[in-house]
Amino acid sequence: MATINKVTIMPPSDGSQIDKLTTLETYILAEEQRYPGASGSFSWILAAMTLSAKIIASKIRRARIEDVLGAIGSQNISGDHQQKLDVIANETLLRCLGARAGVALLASEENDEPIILRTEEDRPYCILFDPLDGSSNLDACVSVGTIFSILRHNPDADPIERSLLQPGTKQVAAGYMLYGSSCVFVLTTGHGVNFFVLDPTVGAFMLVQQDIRIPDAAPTYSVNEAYRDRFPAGYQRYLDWAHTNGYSTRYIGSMVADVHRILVKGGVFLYPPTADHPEGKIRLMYEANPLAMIVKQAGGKAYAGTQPLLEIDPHALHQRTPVIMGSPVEVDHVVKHLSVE
Ligand code: FBP
Repeated sequence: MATINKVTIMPPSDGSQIDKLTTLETYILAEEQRYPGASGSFSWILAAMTLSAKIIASKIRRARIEDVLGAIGSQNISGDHQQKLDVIANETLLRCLGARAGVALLASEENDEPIILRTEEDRPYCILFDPLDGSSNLDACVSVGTIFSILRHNPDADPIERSLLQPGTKQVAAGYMLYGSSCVFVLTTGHGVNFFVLDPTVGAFMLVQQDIRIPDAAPTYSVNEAYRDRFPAGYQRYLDWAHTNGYSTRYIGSMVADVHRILVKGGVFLYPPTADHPEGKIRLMYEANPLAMIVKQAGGKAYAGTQPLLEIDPHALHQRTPVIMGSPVEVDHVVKHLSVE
């Protein structure tokens, strides 16, 4: 007989531990019971994220029918060519999250500046997100995803935008929605990682796996090896070592999809600094930090070079960072090769 926060659930007839009757909404409400006196605004925010995911998933499924594929001709602050669906996904999240009273500030990969919604004291949260990670792969029907990070708002921050610039260790929740063969919602609120799948027949995200544990080791690395000669020597040493130790490689080119595979099957994802991106390509605040929180909550590790990634003290909203994350044993192998003089 399973219980989720004192909510007793009848065991499913097929003997599996997960009752397949718990939706993301019921899970969020059960979680809220952990916090007597909770205002409920956190649950409202996650409900807005769920709604956004369903809208974006349906747009992506119909993208070629509705002719919303391709670039719109402008670039975001990071120099990425904005896809039509980047803009659609961004507007969907801004509208759904913007309507939630508990949100003080929003920040998106697609907006140069943060959006200051409410400055009153009792607006507890800031949310940062990448509306559609890997969007340059959309035309090829490759999995893409939305990544989000939730922080407590610091009303004393001056200027108020500085409330967003908190290290990854300060995240109260993080998650991603993967739009692939199925639409997946992966969430941590700091108590392990849970896995929900959208059941299109009922239009709800169903809990399919609780407290996911990343495999400790798996001989698979994920990196754009075409840039190998532009990587610092330590990364090249690691790749030489991996080649002579029977490693395989998998690289989708959508970080959220690569990290999801690693969460399920193990391995290590790397985006090292390169000659043209000496600080790395991946954005710290709304790509690396939320995925690193999820990986760590699942028993993995995350580094920026030899520094624990979540401890980076951010200085800019769209700053980039080198990334090494995944199975603890595999991350240790990479960091060891970086530390060799
Ligand atoms: P955006 O698509 O959000 O700009 O993210 C960057 C990204 O697409 C990652 O998802 C992916 O891991 C990386 O860039 C791929 O970069 P590259 O083409 O240089 O290998």
